Amino acid sequence: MTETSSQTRSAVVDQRYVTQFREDGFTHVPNVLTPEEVAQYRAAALAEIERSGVVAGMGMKVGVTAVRITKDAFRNNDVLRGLARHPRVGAIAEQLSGISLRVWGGETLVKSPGDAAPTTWHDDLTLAPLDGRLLLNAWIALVDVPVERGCMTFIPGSHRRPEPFRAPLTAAQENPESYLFDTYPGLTWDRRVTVPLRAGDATFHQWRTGHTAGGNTSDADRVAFITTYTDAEATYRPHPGHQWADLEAGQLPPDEIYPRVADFA
Ligand SMILES: O=C(O)CCC(=O)C(=O)O
Repeated sequence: MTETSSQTRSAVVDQRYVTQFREDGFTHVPNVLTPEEVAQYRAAALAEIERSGVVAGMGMKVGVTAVRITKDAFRNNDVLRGLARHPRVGAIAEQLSGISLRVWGGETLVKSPGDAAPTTWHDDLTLAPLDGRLLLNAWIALVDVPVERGCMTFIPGSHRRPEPFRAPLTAAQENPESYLFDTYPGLTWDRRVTVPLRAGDATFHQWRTGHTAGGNTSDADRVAFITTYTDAEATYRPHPGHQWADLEAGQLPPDEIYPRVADFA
């Protein structure tokens, strides 16, 4: 990875998280938020879900789960904009990735009791309309998320799988349930790691890392906030028929909408 703003900052988390993130493609960092922050962000997240949440599959129709998701909360909701621009979370993301990042999205996801369908196995690169060195998600638990409430499961090392670098988009659109294993059959036999989180913990995973999340068979909502960071120098790479704001292919996203982590207070 090349030189970054994070290399001029002091380390936020222990080196073992950085090593795991790079070797396994994900890591679990406890206590990224304080209990007071969790309470504040959870209240805002649930209110925003009531106001504007829609039922959605992951990304472009990849998934069958009945998860409810906000739309552009990282821009439109004052409190959640603060979470998407949280300096400590951003600093952890830059330390893990070793490159300068910007925020590309930040949404609340709620899986309610009875939403028992798991989130489909997928990676995030296949659907990402960006060319860059890396994209990563911080999946921040705003309630305790034990296994039965639908925590994440990862395939360690799957970000280092062989070519193709990107799975074909059409494969993901036509066979969302199986495209990852159809394209990379070797992953079928790889070890999987399930990561229960306490409220305020986060997992960080890379865009090529295969992952899923369980259904919610518990008696309480699973409330999470997902901030998506990209390489600050990543450029727009439209999918066929796709237009993102006013961006042209090859352009950098505007800093006013997709802020650089280096600019967080
Ligand atoms: O929360 C979920 O159900 C899935 C989240 C996910 O796939 C992601 O953060 O990339």
